[in-house]
Amino acid sequence: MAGSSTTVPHTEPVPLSGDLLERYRRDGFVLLPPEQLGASLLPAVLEQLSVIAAHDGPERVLERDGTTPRSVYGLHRLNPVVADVARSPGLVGAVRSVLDDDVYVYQSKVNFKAPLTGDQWGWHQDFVYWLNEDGLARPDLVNVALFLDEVTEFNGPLTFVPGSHRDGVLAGKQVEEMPAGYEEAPSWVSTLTADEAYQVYPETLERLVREHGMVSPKGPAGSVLLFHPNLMHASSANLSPFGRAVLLFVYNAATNVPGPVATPRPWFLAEPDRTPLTA
Ligand code: 6CS
Ligand code: FE
Repeated sequence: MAGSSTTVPHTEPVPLSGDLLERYRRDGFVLLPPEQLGASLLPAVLEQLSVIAAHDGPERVLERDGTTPRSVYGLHRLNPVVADVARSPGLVGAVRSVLDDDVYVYQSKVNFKAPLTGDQWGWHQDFVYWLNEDGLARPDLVNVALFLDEVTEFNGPLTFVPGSHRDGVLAGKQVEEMPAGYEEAPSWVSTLTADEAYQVYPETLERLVREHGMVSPKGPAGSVLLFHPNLMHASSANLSPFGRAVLLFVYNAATNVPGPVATPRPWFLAEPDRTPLTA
């Protein structure tokens, strides 16, 4: 993929402040305004969006309609600009302060949530995928979403049950069949589609929401949202005529080594190179 004329400024790793770390540990997420971190990263990534959307390979997953790009994975290797953003001191510093460890990019993607056709992500926790599919022992990872579009209540915002990460991995239903529209796809595709492969029981979700409520962090492009791998979350389909693209990195603690699994997923879902990032 092409490089970019916009460079990503590099300074020393910048840890999260005590207050932000406290909010992350209490709620399971924290939203940083563009001026704090993401504004300097955004232009370089926006320049890459069309070439990322056009990437034709197993790393690209389509929506159930069979035409709309849903996600493109593996960008930390496929796109030099995204690789540079992944190493940016602001992101690496923030994640290192959360995990108190060296980190590497475990997974990266753009979720496009296209105008009008961008589909849902059913209610789920992320870590259960990495535990069951990739053999990761501990939830010592951080999801980092850079908003590439403004996120509003209308374009399918990420929606959380705040504090639900403190319940650990919640029992749920594992769906063995391939979801409709993906019958001929490789089995790992079932972990990436609108119908979750590991589904929370409705009664569990009701208990959690009665206790903690629901929140959809919204903000301008350039906002950065960090969230815990056990935080219960979902996003509805995009009803608006505007996209809701996000660049998502999953950073893993360097000491959180994946264990053996029967059918390893491809590199772009579980990065095998665990060399710690140096900002
Ligand atoms: O299986 C995975 O790795 C992906 N699946 C979901 C539902 N969220 C986390 C991750 O991107
Ligand atoms: Fe998720």
